[in-house]
Amino acid sequence: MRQAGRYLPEYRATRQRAGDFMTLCKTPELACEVTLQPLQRFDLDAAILFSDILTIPDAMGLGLSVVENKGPQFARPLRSGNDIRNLTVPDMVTDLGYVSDAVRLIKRELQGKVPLIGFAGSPWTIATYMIEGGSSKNFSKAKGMLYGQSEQLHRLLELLSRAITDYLNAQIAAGVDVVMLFDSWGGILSHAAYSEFSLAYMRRIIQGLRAADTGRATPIILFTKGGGLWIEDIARSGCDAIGLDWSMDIELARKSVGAQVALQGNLDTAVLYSSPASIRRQVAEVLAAYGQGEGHVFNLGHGIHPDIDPDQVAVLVDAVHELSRPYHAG
Ligand code: 1CP
Repeated sequence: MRQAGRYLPEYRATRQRAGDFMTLCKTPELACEVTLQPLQRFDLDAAILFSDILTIPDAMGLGLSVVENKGPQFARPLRSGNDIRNLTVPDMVTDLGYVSDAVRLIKRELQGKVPLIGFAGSPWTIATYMIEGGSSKNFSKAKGMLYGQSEQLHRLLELLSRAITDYLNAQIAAGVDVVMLFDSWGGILSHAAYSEFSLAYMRRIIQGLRAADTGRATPIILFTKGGGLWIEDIARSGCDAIGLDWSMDIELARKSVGAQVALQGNLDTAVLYSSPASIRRQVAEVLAAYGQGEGHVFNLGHGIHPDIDPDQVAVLVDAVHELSRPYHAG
């Protein structure tokens, strides 16, 4: 999860060369370069496309910039029902073709050595940024709309679901081997609202991917940050794997849904602030909690922070490889 990024000096150098974050995303050669950087440094088992979940609203005309130390910001956030009615699904070639171009380039460079993970944000998570205009603490505008103008929100989520389905299908057509849906803000919702405003739309996307992707059956991973309470519902969404944040007991998760779906996760990223011995101990605990056999994709429970020492990530990757071997014996 977020393998590339500001914790790597080589990423910061390429970002500086690009000038700004969106140019980095929109220049396939540079996106390819930063996708491959973590693989050159660490013995990773997969690559994740370098892009962002907010490319879709940018292509819808909201004008995205990623401001140093402030995060993503939209020049034209959604402010009225009219703004929502005027939105259309972007064209995957003319508006977002740079993402497919990057995928094709990365696939060529990877030469089949490791699989490439494509991704998109969930409709709800993308919608929060479009409504708030950027990151948020309380999600007051997005939640205000959820309770006060729910038809407007449903209209937006429906449109985003179609755009995300096309977007992931375009990534699959360009060659990604797995797709992941990031529902980073699903966990801020009530039980009922999660089901109605987040999971229902992710289910639609999964159906849309299955319908288009009959031959290859590209696996779909669904990650809801803070979604541990709802994993049984998530497992019934049609996804192949559930991404777990660090708050969930992966042993319990396996007991309840392990027969239906694979599990990805879920080391607390903050473990990377501790010593190599502690990192190894915590890796061993996650592996033991999942236990023997297939169906576990080791991952961090969330993205790597900019102030994490890359050498600590190397300790983590090597520990996973070494300590997971006994779990796959025979
Ligand atoms: O791992 C990789 O190399 C893949 C690249 C990647 C991915 C998978 C980036 C690059 N962003 C994402 C997904 C993403 N983007 C998510 C879902 C995962 C998660 O929960 O973290 C979200 C919520 C975003 C939105 C976003 N874009 C944020 C988070 C803001 C917030 O509200 O907390 C940020 C900081 C960005 C910009 C961004 N995207 C990616 C990077 C490396 C950065 C930082 C860029 C920089 O300053 O150079």
